[in-house]
This record gives sequence, C-alpha cells and structure tokens, in this order.
Amino acid sequence: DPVEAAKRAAAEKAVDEFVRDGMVVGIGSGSTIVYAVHRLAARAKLPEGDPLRISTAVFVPTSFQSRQLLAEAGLTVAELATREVLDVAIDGADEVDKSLNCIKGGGGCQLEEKLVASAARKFVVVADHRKQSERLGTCWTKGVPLEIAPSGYRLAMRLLAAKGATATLRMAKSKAGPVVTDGGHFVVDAHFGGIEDVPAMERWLKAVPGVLETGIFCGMASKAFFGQADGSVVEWA
Ligand code: DER
Repeated sequence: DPVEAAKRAAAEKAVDEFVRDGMVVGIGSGSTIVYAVHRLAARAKLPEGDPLRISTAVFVPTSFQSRQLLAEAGLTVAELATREVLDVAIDGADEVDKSLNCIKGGGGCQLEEKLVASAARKFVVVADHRKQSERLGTCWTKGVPLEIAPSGYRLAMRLLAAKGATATLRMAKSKAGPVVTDGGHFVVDAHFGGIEDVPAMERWLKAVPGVLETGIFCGMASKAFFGQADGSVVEWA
C-alpha cells in the first residue's frame, strides 16, 4: 500500500534524525506513529556501540493507544507528569501548512498530544503526502477537533454556531453514543472551511467555554516529514 509505505518512510527518517539514546521522547497517536515505534523497537535490538542503538531512552505516550504501542514494543514508558521537559516529541497530523501549523485530533487524542508537544524542546510531525496543505482546512475536511467538557457540549456547539461554525458531536462507531476521549471528554468537530488566520482561530476557539483543547497546533512544529507515493520523503522546516 503506497500510503502506508509513505507513512513508514517519513516516520523512520524522523526517528533516525531526531532520536538518540538517553533521550526523553514524546510519542504521538494514530497510524503513522506506529512505524516510528517499530523503528525504535528495531533500534533497541542493535548491538552495543551502534550509534543508533536505543537502550536508556524513555518514551512519553499521548494516549491509551500510544502507551500500549510502546509497551508492546518493549520500550520504556515514562509519564509526562514525572518529567520537566522532553527532548523531542514525534506525532502525526491530519493536515500541515507551509508554516507548519497543524490540524490534529483525527484520532481524538489532541489534549495529551498538545501537552506532550508543548513539553518538548522540539516537536516533529510525520505524515504522508495527503497531509501537505496550502491552507489549513482545505485538505482535512472533517473539521477542527475540539476536546469538550461533556456537560458543556451543547453550550459550546451553540457558541460555535453563533460564530459561523458547523459543529458536530463526534459519535462513536462501535459504541452507542458519542466518542469519549482518554480524558473522559467529548469531541466536537468544528467545520470552518479554509482557515484564513490560524493563530486567531486557535485563540478564539480556546476562549469558548467548555473547549478544553483544540486540534490546531499553531507554530509548534519545527519540522515535518511527508512520505511520498514513490517512497521518497519531503521535508518542511
Ligand atoms: O489524532 C491525531 O492527532 C493523530 O496524530 C492524527 O492526526 C494522525 O493520524 P494518522 O497518522 O493515522 O493519519
């Protein structure tokens, strides 16, 4: 599958460029990050003395999925609450623009993802070519994911609608009722079309009562790796 090959190429290049042994590394959620963890697990099996070998590095998850992935790969899991600062955080994204602003939260893990990305000296995005965007909101058309306090979801949706957004409560597929995040919150996807002013959009979304976190990662990433259909990797920095 060329998309999966593209994800893998991006993830492996990012891991080998940014992760060295002894580091505290934030690990994101979704499907692309799986290839990053598999690369790290392979590096944990390298012989002593190999500069790419991983043995004392620890990894901070961003979700139940991410924690399970790390544990199953035999990598050492550390918790964000026990760490002052991370050396690097690596995560996927749903869409990235040329200023490296991202829409994230397709997997509903944006709250912990933004904490981990913010706690890291460097935040690096890994994705396939479908995520490369000229203007945020034009490729990822499912809306900006928002982490919402459940009791406030109708208030938040009314306030978002008053600002011209089409807000939908994200419903679960194999469970009756809405998606519930690892933090016990709801997800509202707010549709705006293309986003003109990303920082302004992030600021006012965050100011809506009941919005605990947004999937807009504005000016946070220092580099993005995009796997291409031919297996090459395009880098934006
Ligand atoms: O939910 C998230 O923020 C994920 O990182 C998502 O944006 C990327 O998921 P993917 O790697 O499966 O496309």
